[in-house]
Amino acid sequence: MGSDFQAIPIIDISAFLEKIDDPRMGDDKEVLEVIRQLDDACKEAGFFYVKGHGIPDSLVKEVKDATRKFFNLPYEEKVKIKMTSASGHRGYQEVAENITLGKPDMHEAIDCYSEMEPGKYGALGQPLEGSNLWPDYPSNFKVVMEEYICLLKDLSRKIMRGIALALGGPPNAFEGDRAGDSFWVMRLLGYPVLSDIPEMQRTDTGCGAHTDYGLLTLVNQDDEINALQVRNRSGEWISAPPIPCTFVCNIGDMLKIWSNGLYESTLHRVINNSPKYRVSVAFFYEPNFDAAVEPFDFYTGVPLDVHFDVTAKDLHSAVPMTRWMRREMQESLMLPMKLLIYINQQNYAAVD
Ligand SMILES: O=C(O)CCC(=O)C(=O)O
Repeated sequence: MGSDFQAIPIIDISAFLEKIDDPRMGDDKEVLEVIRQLDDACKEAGFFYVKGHGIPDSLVKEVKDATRKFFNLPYEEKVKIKMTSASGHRGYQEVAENITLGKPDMHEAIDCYSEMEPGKYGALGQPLEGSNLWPDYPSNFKVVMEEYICLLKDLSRKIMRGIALALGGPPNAFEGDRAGDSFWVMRLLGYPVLSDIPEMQRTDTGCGAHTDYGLLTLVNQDDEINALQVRNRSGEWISAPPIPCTFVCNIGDMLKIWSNGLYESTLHRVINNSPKYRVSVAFFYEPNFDAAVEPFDFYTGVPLDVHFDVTAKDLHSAVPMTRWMRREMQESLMLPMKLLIYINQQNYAAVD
């Protein structure tokens, strides 16, 4: 749907989390109010902040501190965990290696994925099989990140329960075959000060305009640096500044499809004009690797005009999995990926 929102709503989910395991949660007044706010936000902006989320602030900060320390290391240290096909495309990516809309992005990153055992998803999964690459320094890096991933997965599952209720489904609609074994992704991102990047390499964009391909993204932004922007229906870029003790969340393309077009996966971008190096940690809660790409049968209100006559050749994406799929698989894209690409194409067509 989408709207001309001028600000991103803030939703306090604490009352909802308190009742998360109560089978009668759907009758509770406070829970219903949180669900109403989630429903409005997913329809209108496709973005919202969550507060009262229960993740300790000390851990949220530790994750950003460890990320900053890693990106501060000399180049030779960082490339020790370089992203390669041997690690299933996990690991360190240099500034300008990530391409969005044909333009290099001014960020460096470590990409982590849910670890995949050999053979789990046959030939389709094979290129993403592997384990995450963790640096030796800072020495607590792996422990901190693994604890964070575990808590963010759980928080995402809980928020998806609220979204399931908002769509009129059972609270566990996004569990089991849909996202009970989420193929999650985490990107640890560092945006250098633009003047520190050689002029030859420099563009004006930290991360080009894109939508996310999955269900729900939770971003842990650096304090005080205003760089994330979200595009409303009229094409205005609305700021999503960091707000202490919150995550900024957004809906991905798969949720748009599963909600039959009711919920919006909204274009966003990062422009770091600050004189400070910016760190952010984006956690992407995704469907199961082999989930069906079809709307829920309990929500069929708004028909989504989808057709499948697209090819992979001339498409762009900022997200690692779709980027990789497009590069490596070309014509052998399976139907679900074609659907996601179609949605992305529609979104990119709208970018100025
Ligand atoms: O750095 C951010 O604030 C957002 C990053 C983002 O949009 C992405 O990685 O998809």
